[in-house]
Formats: sequence, structure tokens, C-alpha cells
Amino acid sequence: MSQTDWRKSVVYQIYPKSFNDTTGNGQGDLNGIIDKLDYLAYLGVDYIWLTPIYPSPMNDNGYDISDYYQINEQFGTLDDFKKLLETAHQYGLKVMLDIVFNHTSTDHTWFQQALADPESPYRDYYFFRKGRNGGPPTNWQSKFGGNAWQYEPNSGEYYLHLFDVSQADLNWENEHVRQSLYDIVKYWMSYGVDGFRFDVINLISKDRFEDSDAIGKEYYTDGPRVHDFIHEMNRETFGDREMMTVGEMSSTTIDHCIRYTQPERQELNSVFNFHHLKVDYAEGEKWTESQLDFHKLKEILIEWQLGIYEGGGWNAIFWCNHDQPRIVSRFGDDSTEAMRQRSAKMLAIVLHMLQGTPYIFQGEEIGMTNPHFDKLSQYRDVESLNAYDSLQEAGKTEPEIMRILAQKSRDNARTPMQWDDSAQAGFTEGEPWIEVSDNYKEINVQQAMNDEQSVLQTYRKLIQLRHNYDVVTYGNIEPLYMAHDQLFIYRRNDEHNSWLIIANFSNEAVAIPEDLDTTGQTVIENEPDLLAEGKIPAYGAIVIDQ
Ligand code: TEU
Repeated sequence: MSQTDWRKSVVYQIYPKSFNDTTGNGQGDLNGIIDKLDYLAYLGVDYIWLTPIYPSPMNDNGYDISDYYQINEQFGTLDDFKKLLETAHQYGLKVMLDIVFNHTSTDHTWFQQALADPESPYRDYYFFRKGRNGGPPTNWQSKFGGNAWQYEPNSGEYYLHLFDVSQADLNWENEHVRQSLYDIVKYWMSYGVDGFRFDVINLISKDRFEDSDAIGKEYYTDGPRVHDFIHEMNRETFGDREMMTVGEMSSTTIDHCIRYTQPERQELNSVFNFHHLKVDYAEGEKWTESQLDFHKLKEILIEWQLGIYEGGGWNAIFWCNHDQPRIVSRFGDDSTEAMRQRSAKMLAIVLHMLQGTPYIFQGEEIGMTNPHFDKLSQYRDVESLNAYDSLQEAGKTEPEIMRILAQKSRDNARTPMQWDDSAQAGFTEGEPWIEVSDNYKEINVQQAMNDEQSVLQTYRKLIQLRHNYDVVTYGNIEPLYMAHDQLFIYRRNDEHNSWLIIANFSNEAVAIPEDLDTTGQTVIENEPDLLAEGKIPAYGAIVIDQ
């Protein structure tokens, strides 16, 4: 396969609001992204993905879109966007947009017209239903807390919102809805964008509204017509073009993900799933203080790696995004500078040696940590603020709630990008919309670019390895020593290479299993002469060509 095969690509995710502010209003903008494209080219990634930049009341930071055809003036103008696209292309970077089609903002004109006139054709763009026994139509829960149906007093009906009350679910059963959405995809394609990330796209097919033990999940997850709808969108929009497409899949299965991504089915290139990140949820519950279940992490990663590979599908692989805590604080160790660096590199090596398309979330490449907020006033995220209320209702004490939020809040990912050691980490000349992490003087891009041993240099090298060695992209995966309590060991093989990956997820040195042959050429390691003493140090990681 050629060097330009999209399968060899690495994607960098930008959360524009927290990336780089050029106006001094405390929020990032498109010009701020343009100013940093040289840095992204230096890093070596192939694509950038921008989380939503369209007009929005920003109740969910842009995932509540009120107009799919414009740019949010907070981020800039359509001309700024065109310039971004053009400049990115000059740097050899491709651009993916984030498309939110499961729901619109309730400020969207479709919803407004549906509200104004219950006879309007736009009423059927959404799910309006009568209540039952004086309550909502079903017991479905919103993913952001509370019942998923909102009462609308004018008509006496309820509308469905699987997320915030200001994010009304769209009715994909209605053909006009689908055609309107496809027009949006075609519109952005006409500007020359190179790909799309589709938000919670496996929730779009809903046709049964009944109470359920799983609070609705079995009726709206990977619903009855979801594959038909995605296939239809593919055929009507991007299908015949070279487009990078990734679907975000909520609580999905391997079987469905194979179907979403087998090329002959003409749906999507690749999928995100989250099972490997639910391994620090106590009994499946996110809003708990809990530890990493290392065995579960390995089992899930390997199960998906093997399942998708064997089924001929394609995974997106990632530790971080704008909804997840920082990985180095989560599965690594940010308690000392040495361990932060080593564990961030270890996690990078483990992920980038897996099969699939790797995603890097802004700041991950320099080992940014959770900000360790300890006051409610430091949080901004709607999900976190709702969680605070529910935890309080559940009788948790204030210090307990603060510990849970510090571990689990989506704001952990959303603090401003740390560019240098100047005020506000060089992110803004004003007051940032959310506090900068107070470790920015040590952890920042400028420092990392000047330090040959930085986490950033490990990321650069991993990207180059993927570009240069086919085994990383196309090789199969062979799990080894799965029962080991501290080490994650696997092999990648193709007809030319066999690479052995060994990673220590614990904070102590561990003996290498006696019968494991570690001879060969070191491809990458996170400390010089890592295995010199016959042991692998705390958070050590190495790749050996055998
Ligand atoms: O996320 C979907 C999703 O399922 C997440 O909300 C996830 O459950 C949660 O963040 C984990 O706690 C997407 C976007 O990535 C997210 O930012 C949006 O809030 C959401 O869709 C609604 O559009």
C-alpha cells in the first residue's frame, strides 16, 4: 500500500476553545489554530480534527449546533476557516470537521419552528410524544442525568433529548431530515475538507419508545436502521471521494463496529469505542472514585484488536479526547516529574503500536495532566455540574464529590493548551474561560521542543514509525502473557517484521518473564538501555524488532 493510504495516518484532535486565543477574549479561535499549524507539521501528524466550530449557544461547547452552515463568530469567520483549510493543506495537513447529527440545539430554526407550530412539518424532525400517567413517555435516562424527555407546555407533549435538555434528538426516520443532513455534509465537502468525525452516530436510529431496564439503551444504541442510514449517507455524500470518516460509537459492540467499517459495506472508515476506558468505573459507574483494573484494560483492548482485525473492520485507537481525563494522570503517574514523563511515553508507545488509526488529543503529546481542581467554581462542563448535583442528592460529602470530579470530569481535558511558560501558558493575553493548569511552567510545548528527551519527541518518533514501517499499520497482533499483573506484552507481525512490545503499567521494577526472548534491535524505548538490568523499570516500555 502506498504511503498515502489513510490507514497509515495519525490524527490530532483540536478543541478550538482551549487551543490558542489570538483576540484576548480568553477563548481559542481559528486564527489561533492557523498560527500553530507549523507546530503540528513538526509533530508529523497527517490530519487535524476540529471539534464543532459552528454557531451554538455553547451549552455543550458546540455539540449543540444551532446553524450547520456558518462558523461560530467566537471562533472566527467563514473566511478564517477557508484560510485555515488552505494553510493546513500547504503544510500537508488534512482537515476533518466534527458533525453532530444525532441532535440539534433547541435554538436551531427547525426546532424553533417545531415549537412555534405543532402542525409544522418540522415537528416530525424531532421526537415529540405524549406523556404517560402524568409523567414522561418512557423511563429513558439522559446521558447527562435525569429523564431524557422534556415537557413542552405549549403542546403538552415531551421531546426526546439523549443529552442536554438543549440538545433535541433528530428523527432520522423522516426522509427530509436525512436529506437535509446530507446537504450539510456536501456543503462542507465543497470547501475541500478532508474528512468528518460523526458524533454519537450509532444513536441515530430509534423507532421504539418503551420503558426498559437499561433505561433505553437497547432501543437507541446501534438501532434497527442505523447501518442503512449510514450507508445511505455514505452513498449520497462522501462515499466516492477520498474522505477520512470516523464514527463515535456509544456503548457499541465489536460485531456492529465490523459492520460500520468493512469497506465493502460502504459506511465509515473507522470507529471510536469506549469500552477500554470504562476500566476505572466502579461497577460500570463513571462518577465514582476508582482504580484502573489493569487486567480488564488488557482484555478489552486485545478483544477489540483481534475482533476488528479478524472481521476486516478498522478501529480508531485513543487514550484521550475532550470528554476524557488526561491519560497520564489516569493510567500513568503524574506524582513526580520523572514518572510523569516516563509513564506518558509508556502509554504513548503501547497505544501507537496497536492496530488502527491513532488519535492524539491536544496536549497529550507533551504529557499534559489533569489540573487537579478542588473547587466547584473551577468547573465549566454541563455534565460535571449535573453530576455534582446528583452526587450531592445521593448523599456524598463535598470533599468526596470534589475528588470524584477531579478524577472524572471532562474539564480535565479542556484546560488551555500549554504553549510556553509565560502568563496563562501563552494560551491567551486575557482571562481564560477555564483555568490553566498550574504546572504549565514545567509542562509546555516550548520546553518540549527544546528537550530531546521530552514526551513530545516520543510522539514524533512513534508517528514516524507508523509512516515508515508497514508492520505497525497492517501487521497482526499477538497477545502474550495476558495473565501478568503488571506487564502488557504483545507482538505485531507481518511478512517482514516481528516487533515485540513490552510495557510496565506499575510503579515498580518488574522482572522480564524468564522464557521471553528479548534479543533484537530496539525500535523505541522510554529510557536509554531500558532492559540493561534484566528488569523493566517502573512504567518502562520498549519495542524490539526480532
Ligand atoms: O459524546 C458522546 C458521549 O457518549 C459522551 O457524552 C460520553 O458519554 C461522556 O462524555 C462521557 O462521560 C459526544 C461528544 O464527544 C461530547 O462532547 C458531547 O457532549 C456529546 O456527544 C453530545 O453531543
